Amino acid sequence: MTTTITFTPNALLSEIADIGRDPVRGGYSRPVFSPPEQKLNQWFIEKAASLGLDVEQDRNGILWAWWDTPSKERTNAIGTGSHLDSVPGGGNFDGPLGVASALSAVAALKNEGFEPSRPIAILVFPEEEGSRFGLACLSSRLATGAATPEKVRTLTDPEGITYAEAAEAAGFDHSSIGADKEGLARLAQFVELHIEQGKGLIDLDKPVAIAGTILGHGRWHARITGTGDHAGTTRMQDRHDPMLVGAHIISAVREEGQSVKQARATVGRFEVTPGGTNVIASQVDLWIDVRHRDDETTKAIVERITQRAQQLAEAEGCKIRIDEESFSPTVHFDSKLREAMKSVLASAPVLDTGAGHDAGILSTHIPTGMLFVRNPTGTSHSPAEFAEAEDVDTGALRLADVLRHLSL
Ligand code: HGY
Ligand code: MN
Ligand code: MN
Repeated sequence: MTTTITFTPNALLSEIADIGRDPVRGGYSRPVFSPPEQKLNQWFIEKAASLGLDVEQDRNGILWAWWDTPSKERTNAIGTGSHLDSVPGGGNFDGPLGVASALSAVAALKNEGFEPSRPIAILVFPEEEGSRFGLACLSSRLATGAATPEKVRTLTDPEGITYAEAAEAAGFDHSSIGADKEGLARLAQFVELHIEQGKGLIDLDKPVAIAGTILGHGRWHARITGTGDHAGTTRMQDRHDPMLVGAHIISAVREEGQSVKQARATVGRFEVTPGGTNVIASQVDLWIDVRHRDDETTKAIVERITQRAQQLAEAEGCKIRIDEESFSPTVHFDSKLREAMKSVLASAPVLDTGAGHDAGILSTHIPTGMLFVRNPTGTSHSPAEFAEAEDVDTGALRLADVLRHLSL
């Protein structure tokens, strides 16, 4: 079935290409509740409204743009969409590609005069990256009950601002955040389109893939405390330097990650207090991201890292505590939905991913699936992230085919 798109995804992406550019890091920094993210939400609301969709924001800040059936019944719906927030210095595709493609797909279906037998809703999930408050897929975790309102309200950003304070400053009423079973129950299935964050499609020379699994993954926060002191007057043998412990932990994380086939282990964030050139640090905070498709293996890797970190801290006369910040078990996407998608996207391969997504969190409550669009660089969470305009168009058209098939 060929469909002409009046609302091309490339045109939509170029409309937001200047929102949230990061002049220091390059790429985009669009944290939740920030002016850029709020501007993107407003852009989405206006675009959806111009398509005749009815937009609401739910108790967790998730935007729902509804293509209602004549009955206006909002049950048994097909959901699609993604997120608009980014990592610091991220690309313009991770998240927005799924939102722009969803708008394009709905526009294409409307353009061809298609009338869905079930409602279609485009969802935009705030704080998918967890870049501001440290909890990835924060809003979908709230909605599914995987994160409690109490915990979320007290999460703080790197400046020490709590989620509650940031929400109030952005004018978002957080008084009823929390599990939203009835809201989610309106969805029968959810399909998220996302740029591929790897080179699978390049190697297979295909524009679009269907998701198989998401690697289980977790985040751990290590706080190392030592003795802050003068860099010039403190003899080497008298030091208790948390920076040294942190440096050794980074290499221990790499070694443990390399020692297990198909594991991923990363320290991507490292904060020093007070951070003076002529000052021996008093405290170091670092975050560890570990992933593997077998959850027990992930936990065993973290256990080994923890033991080594404790020995390193002791040897340097420092203290250390390591807290788990989040853990998402490996996601196996719904096989029935995947078969339905395969029946529409005949030649699309099935690929696993190491990246977490709201579709993964929602999979505990409803059948979910994902579509990946080819990324020639294979790079993501970086300004280098890229998708060819032709593949972007193909992705939106294939998403339209899937939505049409599911809502016939
Ligand atoms: O970290 C992740 O895997 C996702 O991009 N939030
Ligand atoms: Mn994403
Ligand atoms: Mn991401």
